[in-house]
Amino acid sequence: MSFERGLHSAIACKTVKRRTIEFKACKFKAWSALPLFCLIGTFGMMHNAVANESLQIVDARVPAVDKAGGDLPLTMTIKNEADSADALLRVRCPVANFSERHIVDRGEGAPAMRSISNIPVPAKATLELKRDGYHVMLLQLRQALAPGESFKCAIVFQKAGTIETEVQVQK
Ligand SMILES: [Cu+2]
Repeated sequence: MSFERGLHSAIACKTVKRRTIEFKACKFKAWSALPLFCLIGTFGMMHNAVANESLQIVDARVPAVDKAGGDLPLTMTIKNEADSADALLRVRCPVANFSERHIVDRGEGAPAMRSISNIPVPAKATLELKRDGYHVMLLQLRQALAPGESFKCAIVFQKAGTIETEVQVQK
């Protein structure tokens, strides 16, 4: 465990402890159902922030498409601030039946997409997924997607776990 991670864990534990005490203090009051819900909500958000802070996804997007049934490239920027490499294993989006990880091969002929088991994410690096490099392919779209719309996808990493991200539909 790195010094930075250890420090974060220590902070997280301290906060949890304080919340537990607050929680116990609330328990004696019969009317405390509302604060209890608030605490559970706060703790849930805090937990997500702590778990995913070393790896972030920004600018996830797909091109617009006017009918269902086809395939669509999903691109995004992955910022990995962790000291160790990670890998993008799976993507789940409600708008598509399946998804694959793709790489673009450039051989003698025209560039061609090929399915791979995972997308490697180097340590301390920013990886840009794009149509002519590593990207995620959404297969068998369930619906048309108009520009300006958005939807949420779960991106599963080997070390960082599952990160939910908002995907924007572009022109
Ligand atoms: Cu592809």
